[in-house]
Amino acid sequence: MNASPKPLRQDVDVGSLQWRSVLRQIARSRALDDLEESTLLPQRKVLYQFSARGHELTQVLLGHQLTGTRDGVGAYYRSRPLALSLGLPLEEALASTMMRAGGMSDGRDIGVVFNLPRKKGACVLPVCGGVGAQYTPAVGWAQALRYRATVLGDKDCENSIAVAHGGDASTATNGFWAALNIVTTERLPYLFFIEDNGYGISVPSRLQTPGGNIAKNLAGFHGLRVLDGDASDPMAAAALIENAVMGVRSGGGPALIRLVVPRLSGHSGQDTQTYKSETEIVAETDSDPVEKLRAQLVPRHISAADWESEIEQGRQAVAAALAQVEARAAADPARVRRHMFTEIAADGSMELQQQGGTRCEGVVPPPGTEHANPQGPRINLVTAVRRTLERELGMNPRMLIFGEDVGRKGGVHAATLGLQEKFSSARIFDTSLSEEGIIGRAVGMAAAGLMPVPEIQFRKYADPAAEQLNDCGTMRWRTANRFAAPMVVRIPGGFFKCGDPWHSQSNEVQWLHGLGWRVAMPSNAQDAVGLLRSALRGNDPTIFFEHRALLDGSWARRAYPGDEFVVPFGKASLLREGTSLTVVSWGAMVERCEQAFVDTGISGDLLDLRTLSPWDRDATLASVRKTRRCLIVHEDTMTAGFGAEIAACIAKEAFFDLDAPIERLAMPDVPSPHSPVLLAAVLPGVAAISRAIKTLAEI
Ligand SMILES: Cc1ncc(C[n+]2csc(CCOP(=O)(O)OP(=O)(O)O)c2C)c(N)n1
Repeated sequence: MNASPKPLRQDVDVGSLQWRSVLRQIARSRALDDLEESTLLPQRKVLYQFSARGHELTQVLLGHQLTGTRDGVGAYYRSRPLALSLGLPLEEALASTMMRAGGMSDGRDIGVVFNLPRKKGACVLPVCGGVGAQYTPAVGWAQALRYRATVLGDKDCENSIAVAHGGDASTATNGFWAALNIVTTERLPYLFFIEDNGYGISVPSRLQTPGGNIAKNLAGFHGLRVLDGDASDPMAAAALIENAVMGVRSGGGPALIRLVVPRLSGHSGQDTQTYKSETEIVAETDSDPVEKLRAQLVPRHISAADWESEIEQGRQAVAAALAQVEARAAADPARVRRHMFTEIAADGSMELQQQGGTRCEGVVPPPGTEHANPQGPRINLVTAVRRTLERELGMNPRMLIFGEDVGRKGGVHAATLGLQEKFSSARIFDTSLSEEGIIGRAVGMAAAGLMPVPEIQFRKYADPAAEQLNDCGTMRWRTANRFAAPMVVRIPGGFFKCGDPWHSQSNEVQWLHGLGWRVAMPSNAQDAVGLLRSALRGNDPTIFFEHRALLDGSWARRAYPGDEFVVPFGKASLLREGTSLTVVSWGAMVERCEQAFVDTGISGDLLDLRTLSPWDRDATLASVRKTRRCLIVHEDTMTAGFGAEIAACIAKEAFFDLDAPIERLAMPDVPSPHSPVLLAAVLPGVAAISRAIKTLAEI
């Protein structure tokens, strides 16, 4: 059960609701907005204010319905009344908007961008600033509920549901449509809770959806129950919300409810609403759901004095919370770099997030060994990936693989061939063609305690999921380690026999700026096994880049190194040791560098970084200090490629150890070309690498 406030002793039951408890929560929310708008914003103690004035009634009514043990909520910046009704303490709400230490984000994120980790009771997934970003993670939560109930036998998940709360403009976003498509095709226990206040900042609803009413437009959508109502009739709205929630909870499939509400303040504290006419503002004020509620309850069910007393108690509760918050310290700059990744203490213990991933549900993966125990003939990299997935699936019933064509077909690269037959379509499944849906769903599944392993079919096709990838990477940091979404995203990419701007990009540097991601780019089958296993047993989101040229490349073939073999992230592999120079590379360029050393006969160190986040600075600097010359070779384009970062690091840390300028060899700043002739002209080849090695060694 959730932690919503207990009904009052002398509560007023109308229908199935205790209205005095509803009023109490509304009063608190409104008093909080009053305080921020009238005092804290002008005093600059709050820098961003998003008033929920006008939205309180419907949200509190929803909160009263979210009684499932593992209900999950995707919310947005105007969802604070909902969060308060689900148990967010007033003090925490205020401490966050006032950027105080501790609490929901430790001063890192906008106050209304909140989260509520919970193992029992409605859990609010970390809210994002991006409109529409809440929808697909809530889908993942719904799918995890089903998986946990039907496959893991988790009774708590049986009657629980996912709800995604958004405004009218959010129904125009990619996230909304991706979620709608998935929950209806999969018939998931999911409710879209749309509050239509007529505007997205200043843009009216009619420009967000034709005719301005998303409920009308979706009335015939297959597999979706649609309800439409208005907050200006509180009793009817309450009945409709109850109906919507109960329908989903009782197995009726997904639903969408739209409720018309007035936005009684500007979009945010800065918005003066000059785009609304005076008449419109008066009409909105007249339709205030709180006043409508008063008219229905007073004096028939509550006396005017009792009503005023509840409003006054709301103010007092907020004043008391303010006093507590004013006594709290400001967010501490000394902590701002913490919680980008899992932190491991000196004694080896992890400082786990409160929610998300399998470890904080008590799953302890086996330790693994860095000692390879090569078995059998050499296998190609794609077989190495498949075999590792198979082994880990066998050990971890919470691991799920999904993506386009990964099921019956076994993936367009054959990495998941046969896995669905072996582990069932509940665990290995095809998705609709929506990368936002694939990654967003993975975020929700991870938050719900599973280990999702989504596949993006080709490198460039990760772009539609950019928002979810970004929000996943920053989740641990922005919630100050309350939430994290560990997952392994497998992405094949890079050139093959030919190139092209879609399937063949490498562009790994994008993930290095996508903060919070660990990034692996193995050059051979043995490392692929060890890195993938590390990632699958890890506690951080990881991009696992499978290079297309290496999937069946003969150089990359190695014997399977054993079922417990792991390669730790951030540890380069020294493939050759020598004296004249250091060559640093990763992915498909490693093989070419190796060949260039053979062809030139020059003695040098060849470092295969294997992972770029983190990257092995120590090994790189130690080698360069020894050889005094460095060449960096990568497939990604030159400008701001990862080689620039390595070069800057060497220049700063080892400048006086260098006998020659640091050299880089990379693709020029053009997309990957299709014709093999053109590709060969731009991709660093063995001959070009050999020339660079010779030139540098001779300086
Ligand atoms: C992806 C994205 N685009 C633009 C914005 C800027 N923005 C913030 S709120 C908003 C309007 C959203 O309106 P709606 O979904 O109806 O919710 P409301 O604010 O009315 O409650 C916009 C455009 C954003 N936060 N995210």
